[in-house]
Amino acid sequence: MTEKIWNQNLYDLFEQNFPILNRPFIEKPDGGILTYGYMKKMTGIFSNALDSLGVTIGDRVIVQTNKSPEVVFLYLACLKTGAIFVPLNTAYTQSELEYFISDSDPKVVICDPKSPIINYQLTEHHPDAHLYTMDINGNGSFTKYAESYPETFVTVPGDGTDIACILYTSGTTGQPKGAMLTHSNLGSNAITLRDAWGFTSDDTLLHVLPIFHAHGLFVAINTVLVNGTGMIFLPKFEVDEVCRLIPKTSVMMGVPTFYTRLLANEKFTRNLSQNMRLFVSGSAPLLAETHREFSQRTGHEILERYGMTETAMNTSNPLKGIRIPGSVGPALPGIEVRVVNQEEKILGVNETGDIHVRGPNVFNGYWKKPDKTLEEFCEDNFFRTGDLGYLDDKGYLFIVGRAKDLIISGGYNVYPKEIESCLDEINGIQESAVIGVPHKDFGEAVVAIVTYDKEKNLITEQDVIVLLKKVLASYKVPKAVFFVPDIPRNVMGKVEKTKLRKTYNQTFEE
Ligand code: MLC
Ligand code: AMP
Repeated sequence: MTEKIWNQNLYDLFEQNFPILNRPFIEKPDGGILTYGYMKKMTGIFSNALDSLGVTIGDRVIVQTNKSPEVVFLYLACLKTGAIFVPLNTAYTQSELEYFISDSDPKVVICDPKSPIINYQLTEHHPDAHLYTMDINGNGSFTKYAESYPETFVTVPGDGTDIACILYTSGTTGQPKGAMLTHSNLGSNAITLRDAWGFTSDDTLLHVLPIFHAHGLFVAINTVLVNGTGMIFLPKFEVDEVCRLIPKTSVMMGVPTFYTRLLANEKFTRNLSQNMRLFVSGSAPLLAETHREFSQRTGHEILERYGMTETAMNTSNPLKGIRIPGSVGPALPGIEVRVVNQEEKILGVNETGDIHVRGPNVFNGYWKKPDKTLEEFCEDNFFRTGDLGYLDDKGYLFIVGRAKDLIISGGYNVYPKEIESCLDEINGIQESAVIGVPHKDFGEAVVAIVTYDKEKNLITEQDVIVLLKKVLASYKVPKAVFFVPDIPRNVMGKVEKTKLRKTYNQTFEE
């Protein structure tokens, strides 16, 4: 593909690939069909509504809603108007949300009627901002407001360098950072994936991922849109629903938990997936064992790929050719991957080091954090991923660990530092260390080890969990809390997490 194709407003790129407008874009779980024509109409209406609120190029639109087709139309309307789409996980608590609002300084916030944002005095802090609602059915004050606006809206022109989305990712230190992705970052990656994964006009995607993160939004929806085909759109992953609908689809994308949950259910048979062309896994390591078990059960080899919020997708096992269990495959076309040592010298075949990536997919930097951006990029523009791995003699990448202190639970990232800071605020807790341990369902589960002052306060595991749930999204809250007299530290005073992982490794083993 030539660069020209994606150096434009992403909506224009999608529109060039629209099929005839009566073709299905979204099929709802009840069988209701929303065509490309309907999507185009609703996107135009939402674009005019945003425009009437004064939204212009570069303004942030925060969306914290449950998954519905209308959220997709809202995303497309942001692209069309040049606004920056800022999706937020529905699990975030009020304090987490206040940070995102304050950092991104939005022009419009659209949230679920049950979101804690409703209680936030938005205009007190952001006098020009507007707050609207949208519920799981796509109804709410925004949809109502938009109703009377016309269907046509001229997409703002662009050369692809404008920011299309800001997605927040946490960090090993400090607060979450907004990764700024341009229209061409996303356009180039969508085209690359469509071609690498052999999408054709016969494909239908089974969409079961949340759409506030890179996987469900960029990998799944953008790829479908540049392919001009449709998807069955489920509000969330649920095994029975997936089994019911899988025979009507040809491609599914998921985190490893989806595949282990399917395997754990005997309804999920070879017969059921015989129309499927491709199962894709990513966001967390897929165990080689799961890959093999899946292939025995269904005859399909899951295709594992590797990406990040900051880069969208970097590598992928091939569609045709050998898919190696435990590897995330070679670099995708147009993307470079290298492995370096601590002095940033390029390492040879099978040597483990830091993974760097460079390509048109790599983001533009962190929102309002130029220093952080500089830190993460090498002089020659390679991005330091924070992942550790090696390349084999065929160029296949194997991820063996992370230089960053990060836990990935069911595909969601949890940064121990953030949980430790919240634990340290709890009256009576003196010290804390948070680690990830193996978990059958989530891959890794969050576990906290704490010391506390018995004189001061008598607290239980349950107390800690209840207190943390007030301030942290519940997927970040430890699944177990251990009270210990001391937390092991090395001579430099650093917590010995490797030792802790060894001690607590078996916590969830049956
Ligand atoms: C839910 N819970 C989790 C959890 N998901 N706990 C730990 N880890 C998780 N991932 C907790 C809830 O907080 C709740 O706790 C309880 O489990 C039930 O919640 P639920 O909503 O009913 O859970 P469920 O529907 O079973 O969700 C599990 C899941 C979901 C695996 C389907 O987490 C999911 O869809 N994950 C996908 C994440 C994803 O899209 N990642 C992509 C990031 S992008 P309690 O205590 O309140 O009962 C990226 C880049 C790339 O990484 O490469 O793709
Ligand atoms: P996020 O910040 O949510 O985008 O998460 C990105 C991180 O997920 C990467 O830096 C990796 O650590 C991890 N990741 C994504 N895909 C894979 C994969 N296939 N195997 C192992 N880790 C992965």
